[in-house]
Amino acid sequence: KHARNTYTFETAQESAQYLLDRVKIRPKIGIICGSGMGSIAESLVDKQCFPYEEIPHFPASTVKGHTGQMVFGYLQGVPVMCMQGRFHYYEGYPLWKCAMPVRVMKLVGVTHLIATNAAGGLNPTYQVGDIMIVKDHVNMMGFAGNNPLQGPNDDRFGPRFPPMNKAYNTVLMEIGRQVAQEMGIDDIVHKGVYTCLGGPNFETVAELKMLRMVGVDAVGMSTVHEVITARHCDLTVFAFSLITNLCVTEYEDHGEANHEEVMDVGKARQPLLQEFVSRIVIRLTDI
Ligand code: 6GU
Repeated sequence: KHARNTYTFETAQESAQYLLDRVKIRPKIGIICGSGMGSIAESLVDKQCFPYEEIPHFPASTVKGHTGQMVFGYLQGVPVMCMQGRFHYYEGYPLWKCAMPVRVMKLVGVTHLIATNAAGGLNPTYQVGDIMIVKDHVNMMGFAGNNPLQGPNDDRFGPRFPPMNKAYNTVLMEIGRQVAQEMGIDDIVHKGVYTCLGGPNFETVAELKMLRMVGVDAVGMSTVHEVITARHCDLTVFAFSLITNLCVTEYEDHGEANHEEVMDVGKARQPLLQEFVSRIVIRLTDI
């Protein structure tokens, strides 16, 4: 009588099985490539690509010409699976649909998730092109009563009331910090608090002032619901934001956030981000 507001365990299993039947590798690391960061997926060796529309039960894409595919392959010799393109709330999907590929990754055998995104920098010490390792998030959409875990809980994924105080793994954050040091980019790598708003519009000045007051360092339109879903099914999470623009928090400031800038900064930072992710992935093979 009621439309289901979540996928069943079995549908997620069917999606996972479709992939398992077609790939030989068994990645333990899943990577979600944020806006302008698809080249991480493109750089994989011995790639196998599965457009989302071909995978059973995946949400139907709303954006034409927008690559959306699951890519399997080796990153510096390490087997990984990447989401090249993700589902955003502003496209019209409910949060549980946006986050469902994370459960599919889990059922494929992934234990560690690396989630990346493009975000606006709200911390005044951040600059365009900086990297922010996410140490915590504020689930603004959750405050408004929207959460990817709403609806019947299937204990095979995880508990009804999952804790969220250790969402971002301390060991992985330390690895991120060490990798930044090794690469000599310590000065542009921060640790901060991320929040996700529904979008698609960028924020007003008053909204950004409010977010800054509650301790948010970077603002975006993704990741939080994926991380909640990942933690629910006990994936170990590392997330970082590429700061693609600085949030305008003064009425006198006439700059405006725009999508082109977000994509351009993403593109310009590709080599650096690829190296950052590769080095982290290599380090993950020994833990
Ligand atoms: Cl300023 N806001 C949001 N919500 N998402 C962004 C952004 C800003 N810049 C890049 N992505």
